[in-house]
Amino acid sequence: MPTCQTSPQIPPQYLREDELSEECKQWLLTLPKERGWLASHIYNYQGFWTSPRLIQGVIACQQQFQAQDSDIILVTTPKSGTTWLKALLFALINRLLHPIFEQNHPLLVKNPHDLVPFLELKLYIDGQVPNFLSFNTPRLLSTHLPFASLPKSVQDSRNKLVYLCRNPRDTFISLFHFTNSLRIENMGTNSIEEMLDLFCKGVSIYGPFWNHMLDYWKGSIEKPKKVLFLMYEEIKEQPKFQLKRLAEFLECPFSIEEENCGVVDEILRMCSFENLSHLEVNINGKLSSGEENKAFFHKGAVEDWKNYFNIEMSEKLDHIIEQKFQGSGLRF
Ligand code: PAP
Repeated sequence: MPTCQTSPQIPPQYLREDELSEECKQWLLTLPKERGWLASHIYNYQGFWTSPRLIQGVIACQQQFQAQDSDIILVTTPKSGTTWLKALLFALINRLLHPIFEQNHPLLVKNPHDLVPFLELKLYIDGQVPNFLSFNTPRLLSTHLPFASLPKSVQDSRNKLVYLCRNPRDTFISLFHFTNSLRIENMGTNSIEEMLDLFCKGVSIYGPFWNHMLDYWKGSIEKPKKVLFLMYEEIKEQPKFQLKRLAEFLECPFSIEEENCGVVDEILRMCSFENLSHLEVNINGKLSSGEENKAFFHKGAVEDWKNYFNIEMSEKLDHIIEQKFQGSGLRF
């Protein structure tokens, strides 16, 4: 399993727990904890699992973020294709400002996570008030927060939420690889069996995964103009149809001229795994939090889980999926 090149003496920022605020340290003392996938422990805050470093960003974002009606917020379960949808959203929303055929398009030189920042994971992570003055309108933001834990202003305003999830089997495999790749040398690697045990108990970052998906699924049914529910596999299967659906939901549909000029196809090509994963910035670049950009591009395949699960593992997760999603209308 590949490991990060950073020296074990100086952990990368995403592993640091020594710079937490007093408020955050006090919170941690009171919260249930379990073995972590990356940090030593994860904590249950407001019914979902999160790492010590993230709690600080979550609390600050919940207390301070003021949503605007025009905001577009991408919400995802971790490892469901966030990077991909950030790229698609950025290209779609900014296609007048940055025509997709432009030679120096921002997606060619920046990682999608730098173009569409996470609220709790980036903008509020250090407990500081972010400067939104440099943002274009509509503001394009993202979060992994569960529906019930969104900042109140997001719940109350008329902004749009684009939700993305993925088959839990592939989400699990992707998370398993991602967290192992970010563990530094002296931490060793997690075994797939141990991690599947935790995943099935709901103990994964922002999990339980079923609560995350079901709450947004319900939200999309109750408020179809506010929440669009997308699935990774559906975008893979019908990319053009789903991109046009997204554009219509965001009230910026493609014109016939744009379609005829190949704008839809070019956005899909620009944001494809093949294209993004081969760009210099995504091969050698890093996020400000220390993760290597290449960690966000693994295989980008559907049903990769079949290469890892034995029958017992498969049955174990099948059972949870059946039990938790029964009667919801969601099938995986
Ligand atoms: P995050 O939640 O930490 O931001 P996220 O982008 O959701 O991560 O997940 C990464 C997954 O999306 C990886 O899947 P894999 O581990 O099964 O390979 C990654 O390969 C995949 N991915 C990244 N970019 C694209 C893309 N352009 N098209 C399709 N899949 C992609």
